[in-house]
Amino acid sequence: MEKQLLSEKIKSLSEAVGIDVVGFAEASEFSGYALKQHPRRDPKLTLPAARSIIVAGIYIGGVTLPGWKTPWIGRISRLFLSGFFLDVVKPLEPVAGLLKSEGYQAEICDGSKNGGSILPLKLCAVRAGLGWQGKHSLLISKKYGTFLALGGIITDAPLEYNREEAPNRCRKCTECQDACPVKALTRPHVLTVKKCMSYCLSDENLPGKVQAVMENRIVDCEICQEACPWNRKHLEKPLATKMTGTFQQKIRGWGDTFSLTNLARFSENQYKDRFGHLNADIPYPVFRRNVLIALKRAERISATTDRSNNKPHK
Ligand code: B12
Repeated sequence: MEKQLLSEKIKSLSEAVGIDVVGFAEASEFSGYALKQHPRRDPKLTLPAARSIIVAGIYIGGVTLPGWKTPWIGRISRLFLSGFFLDVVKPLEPVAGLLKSEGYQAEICDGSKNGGSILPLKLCAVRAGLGWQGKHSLLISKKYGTFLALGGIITDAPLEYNREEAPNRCRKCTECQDACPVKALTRPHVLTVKKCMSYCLSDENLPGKVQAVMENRIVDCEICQEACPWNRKHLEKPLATKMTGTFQQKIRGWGDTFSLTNLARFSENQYKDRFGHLNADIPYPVFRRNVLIALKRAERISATTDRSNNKPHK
């Protein structure tokens, strides 16, 4: 099929399955990519005949739990709740199917598979013209802020690549860097992974410094995203997209699952049953540890509130 026609077909199919933005980029190596030995740096290490990368973004700005700011609810990132923690995969299956039916190869970027994600998705998204990398290192889209879960396909199909990258609009803004309580963003655009609270919450070793500032967070931290001016309107009122309704329906179905007292009762099997489909690789003991720390904090807060409510009046 002709390049332009195939590109158009992919765009309309993506829209039909609820993908909010899609872009195309050339499948060449990413220069200056920090993971020097990682196969993710060059699409041709996954698919030697690779010509194009398809990058998809799904808006997750509205994926929050009711009461998520209150101490008794386990605070969890939009990315985790969306089910796209390890990349947008399912919505890309029909797109890969279309490419295969036209006789092309198509490899979906899927972090849950052995070997993990095969694409550096933020860099792919920048190359495909979806936005720019903020000082928090995340992709910022003018329309969706940082609230795009990203996914990608490597293919040998020729597509209409984006040729001009979006300008970086962060300019002098340092709000994300200033907001990070664990100082993981001291160098603009570069995340110090081992300091990042999202990383620490998924690691066996949770430093005391992080425990002191994690509040009710049990999976991931979104502090840098909450501080980003490009997200302000989404925090006030998330956009109503095709997928937003589906996410919210799923969240309603969870009821009080995420209350900390409930989560603290979860056995390992219940944890896997309930969250297995979210496709995250957080071990049960790590999850439970976070829940218990957050629960202790909630108990402390409520004991203090009770004491101050019971103060004798003068
Ligand atoms: C590994 C990983 C993590 C690890 C390590 C992150 C890392 N930076 O390496 C951990 C667990 C810490 C993590 C955390 C989070 N992650 Co993560 N993560 C990934 C994963 C699987 C790979 C990322 C990767 O390749 N990193 C490699 C390093 C080298 O990339 P980098 O840090 O961006 O480094 C670049 C910059 O430093 C840049 N750079 C250096 N200097 C300069 C200067 C300028 C001017 C510029 C512009 C750039 C620049 O160059 C480097 C590349 O060459 C991707 C999925 C995927 N397949 O891509 C998701 C992904 C990046 N994560 C994502 C998210 C949302 C998060 C969290 C916000 C989780 C949350 N709370 O919701 C936090 C991020 C906090 C933050 N500020 O970044 C999303 C990002 C979506 C978006 N809109 O950008 C992705 C794409 C997952 C997805 N499916 O959507 N993540």
